Amino acid sequence: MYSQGLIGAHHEVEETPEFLAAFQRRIDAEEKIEPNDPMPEAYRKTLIRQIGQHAHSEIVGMLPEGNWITRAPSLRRKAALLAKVQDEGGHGLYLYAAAETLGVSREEMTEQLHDGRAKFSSIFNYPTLSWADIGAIGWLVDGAAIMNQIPLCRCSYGPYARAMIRVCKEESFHQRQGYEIMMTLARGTPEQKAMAQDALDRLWQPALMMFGPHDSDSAHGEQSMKWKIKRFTNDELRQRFVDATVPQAEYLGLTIPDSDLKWNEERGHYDFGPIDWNEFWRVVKGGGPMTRDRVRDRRKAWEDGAWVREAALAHAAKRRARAAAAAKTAAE
Ligand code: FAQ
Repeated sequence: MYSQGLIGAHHEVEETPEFLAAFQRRIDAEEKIEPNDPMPEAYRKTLIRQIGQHAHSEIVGMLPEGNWITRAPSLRRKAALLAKVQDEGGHGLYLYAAAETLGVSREEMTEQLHDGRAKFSSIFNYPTLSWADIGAIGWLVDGAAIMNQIPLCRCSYGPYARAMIRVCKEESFHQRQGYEIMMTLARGTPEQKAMAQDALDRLWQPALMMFGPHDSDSAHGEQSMKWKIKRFTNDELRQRFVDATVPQAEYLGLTIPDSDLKWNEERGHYDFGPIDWNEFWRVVKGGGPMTRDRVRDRRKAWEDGAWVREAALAHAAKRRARAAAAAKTAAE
């Protein structure tokens, strides 16, 4: 495969000031950096960390929604949710393939997820308690993901940027299916509307946390902006998300759980209340309410799938041997 052929293909370069300046000039000129191009080791490592975390998030993100496939309230909802969860699996695969082009294997990344060295998005450390959570995930979580990922389509690293184009198209469908679930509940019985409000109450702050820590606490932000891996800071994207989402909540007739939320005419943005950063760091460091369950379920799925990987490799080896034998016969 394209990406697997590149594992270990990166070349060590001497990172002289001239090399680093020339690399930065390519970035500033909006050139795409491609897998076999010389790149600073820190650039490569930053991308492996971010793309790896992103891939794990897509795959782990299938778990909270997957729990609801059998309990979706109608065949139409079931089919849409099934398709969405399948899309997230596909996103994980494109992203693992993009990370592999940087010289890391999928097995290595998976091991890091299982032993806690690699993170996945804080949002997937929370439980999905009701059907309304599936609506709120599509609306808020996919909404936040789109806000964060559209700029990643212009990331300086070619394979990541290209993977993001397709991912964003699919996320946009996901956001709409979530909003439509919320709309149906918000216009339904008082109990259904209360369910939608409860999901919003629980998931609003975690959705804001998806954008990462405040810029002042963002360890990688400044350098990633300089390298044009990130195009906007964590706080800029969080603000955009709030500005876009408040009118959507108003249209639903739901209340965003933030008494400080108000339009600021002077700034041209919504002001919003403080985020519980202690909770954010607790979750990021592995202490989220569902962290252990998510990693346990992920590890089980990986172990249960071992026979599929073995069978695929055996099948590929058989095909290669057959092709080699046919080529030999043809040559004789
Ligand atoms: N959760 O220096 P920064 C989705 C960590 S996909 C956990 O600001 P950076 C689709 C960060 O890794 C959702 N950890 O970091 C879907 C770093 O730790 P480290 C995932 C977080 O990388 C929908 C430390 O904090 N999306 O939802 C989080 O410059 C529905 C310092 O932070 C992506 O991954 C967090 N929220 O900026 C699927 C998008 N935030 O590694 C299923 C790509 C920060 O030094 C259902 N990633 N950390 O130990 C990014 O854009 C960036 O990585 C950020 C963080 C913005 C997430």
